[in-house]
Amino acid sequence: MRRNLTAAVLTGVLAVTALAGCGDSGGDDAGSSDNGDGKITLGFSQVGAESGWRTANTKSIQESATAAGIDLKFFDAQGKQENQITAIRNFITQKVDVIAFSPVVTSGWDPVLKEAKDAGIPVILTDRAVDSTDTSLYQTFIGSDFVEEGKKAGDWLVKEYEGKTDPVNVVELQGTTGSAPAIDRQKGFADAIAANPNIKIVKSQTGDFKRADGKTVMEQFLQSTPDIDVLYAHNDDMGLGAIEAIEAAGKVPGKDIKIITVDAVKDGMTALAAGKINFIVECSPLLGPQLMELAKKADAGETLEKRVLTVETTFTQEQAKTELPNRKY
Ligand code: GYE
Repeated sequence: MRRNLTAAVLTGVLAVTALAGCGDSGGDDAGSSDNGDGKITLGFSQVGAESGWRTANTKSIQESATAAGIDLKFFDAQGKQENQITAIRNFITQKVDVIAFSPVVTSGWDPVLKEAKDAGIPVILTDRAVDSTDTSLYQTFIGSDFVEEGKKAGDWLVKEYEGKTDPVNVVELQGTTGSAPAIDRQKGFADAIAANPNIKIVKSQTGDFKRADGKTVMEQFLQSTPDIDVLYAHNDDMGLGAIEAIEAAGKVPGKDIKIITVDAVKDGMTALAAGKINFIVECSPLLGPQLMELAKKADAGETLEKRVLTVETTFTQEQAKTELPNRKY
């Protein structure tokens, strides 16, 4: 049964119906998730498949679980918090050993996290944070410093216009409303440019971390705001969608409008090397190996460091040309 479910997810056909049925699948292992093979069972609730980053993250988690000999129950929440909560409740019913999830938004997690705690199941936050004040509700949080990413983006822009006092009109494509990376990347960037009154964010709207939405919102920006100097997109995918809109409007991305994005997935790096994007702040999706290590420790009852930070860099156009052949995702 478990093999069938995993195969269904791997081929990407798992939908909400299967998710709702997850609890029922416990029929063959009622009361325990133990296969009898002593393997750790990790229930992982993923945000969705909204971006190249997310696809790479999912792959990293699935491959690392196999490599670590961990039995992974993987559920794709299709961008909906209620699906993530249902999945977590099902993991609790199935008595998995460890629960991990990447919270689509920051708020609203306390009740389900309390349920996991009461059931004695350790929880690991991956990639995105929650706003729970009671930090005993999870063991650790592994992922990037998104404020720092926003700051790196803003610092580059300030440097790019150093010594100039002409107005610099910036439009911002935000990530999913209420998500940690959208909140923090906006904050870090705003803080970094704050001391430069000529650099202004003239429009800021969500593109939900998706390429299609990035294109649509950029089309609107181009119509409503004639004088756009810079686009700051919270991820590569939205930036790539925006490039299509910019080109369709007869402008040259990377020249007429400078573009800064976050992630550094292969498609983003290709556009950077081609001069269509000007600067990318890296955000690594390869969290799988560390997550498996932490899951093993949590299962063994070890106290984990509360925050595990991902190590990341930034890329200019020249650096992208060198890095591109090595880029795996
Ligand atoms: O930057 C974006 C994805 O949470 C860090 O989510 C992640 C973000 C990533 O959709 O592309």
